[in-house]
Amino acid sequence: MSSLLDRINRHEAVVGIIGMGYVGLPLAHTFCTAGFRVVGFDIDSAKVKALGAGRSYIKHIPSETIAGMRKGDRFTATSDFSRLSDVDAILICVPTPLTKQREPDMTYIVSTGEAIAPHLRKGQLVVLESTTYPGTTRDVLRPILERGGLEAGPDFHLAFSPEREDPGNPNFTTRTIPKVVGGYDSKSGEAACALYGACVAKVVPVSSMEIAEATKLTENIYRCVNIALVNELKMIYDRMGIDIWEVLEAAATKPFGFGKKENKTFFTPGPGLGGHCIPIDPFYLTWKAREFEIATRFIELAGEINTSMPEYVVHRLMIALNERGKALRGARVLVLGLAYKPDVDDMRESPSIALIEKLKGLGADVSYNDPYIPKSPRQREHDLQMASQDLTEPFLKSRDALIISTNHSDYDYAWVVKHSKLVIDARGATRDVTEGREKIVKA
Ligand code: SAJ
Repeated sequence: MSSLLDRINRHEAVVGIIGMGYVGLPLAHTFCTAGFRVVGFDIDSAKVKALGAGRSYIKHIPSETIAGMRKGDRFTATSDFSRLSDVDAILICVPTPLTKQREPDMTYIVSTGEAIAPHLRKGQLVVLESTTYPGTTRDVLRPILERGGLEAGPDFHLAFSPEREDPGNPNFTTRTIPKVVGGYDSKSGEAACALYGACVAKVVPVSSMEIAEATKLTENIYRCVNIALVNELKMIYDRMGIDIWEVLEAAATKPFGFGKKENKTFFTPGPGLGGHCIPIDPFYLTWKAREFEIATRFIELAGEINTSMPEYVVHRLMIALNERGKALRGARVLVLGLAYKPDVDDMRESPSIALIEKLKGLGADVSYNDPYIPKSPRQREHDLQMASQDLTEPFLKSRDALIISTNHSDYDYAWVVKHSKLVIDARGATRDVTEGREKIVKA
């Protein structure tokens, strides 16, 4: 143990990170910047090749950053998992998606544990960072690691430390976001806290791996239920002819006890819930809670509300077209924004996908525009096979309706409204538009 702590304290420990994605790569950069040598492991040889050549494949991480990490071979990438025995610490940053039945998909954690086990050696530290249900590290990962003959605690250290990456957040980086750490035992916790403490500004030790696992889920479930709340309020106030956006802005003037934009706790209604975390994480807890015969009614209701939002937006469009003597079938509809949230190029679980698939199912002639997504990439469960339509005046004028689904900052909403016949605004993006208000329907 002392040798590992010594090596960490001298920044001589070699850090192995499995999963060179939007979590693992910034983490590798953070350790490199703190002077550690880092070996990045990934099963995707294309990623390994790009990293070896100092090239980035993640939008908010420039290639110069990777090239800088590659200097003096401080950072190397490999698909050869046998090299895991060369590192002092192994940090696991692999996806934890949902299965088609919306249950935790532990495929990546299990396969990664199986890849580590044969190369695990005495004195190493293994940390799981992937968001998962409480008990995963102890009951799923640990037994797999111990198949190699070593025992967690006496032979190797084990901990959980949730990733809190917020891609592109201008105010916080991997180094400045506090890191919660829960150890399998005190020595594991001590080693993990020392390692992260050597490269992040603040470490938050907690008393167990389960506390750390539950912390991350709690953070994201908090977002999910608050988003569902404002989505439900939107539907209520719409029926009353009350502008939810004005209500929320006014509520936010309360200097205490209500969310604030500056720390992302000011929640706003939308066309649904996208991304790789918020729509998924609540189901990890719901699934685990069943084992304890506890119903998670509130969390599941929030999920139902958020999931129903694309339907609500389509309904509002149908009403608006109907008022103009137009059916949805055959209507030319442009969906503005395919990404799951503004100013990102990621469309995983994007509500725009659900919107487009529903509109197509109802016979509309659907197109989309998204400056960040020129072509819709094939996904596990969706393949829109569409390309972003140029946003020109003639094209806008040729559409029967336009839905603002993702409010990228790039759009000039006054110009969009000016040249559109009907604008279904699902994001409150046209609140400052004065001309053409009669064409705008809030949805
Ligand atoms: N959304 C709303 N209304 C809101 C906020 C979000 O409809 O008020 C929608 C977004 O459009 C998006 C989805 O919800 O479709 C999720 O948005 P998000 O702002 O929560 O962003 P994510 O999915 O990137 O969440 C990540 C999370 N980070 C990690 O899990 C490490 C989350 O914990 C962060 O709080 C969040 O980023 C963030 O703050 O940006």
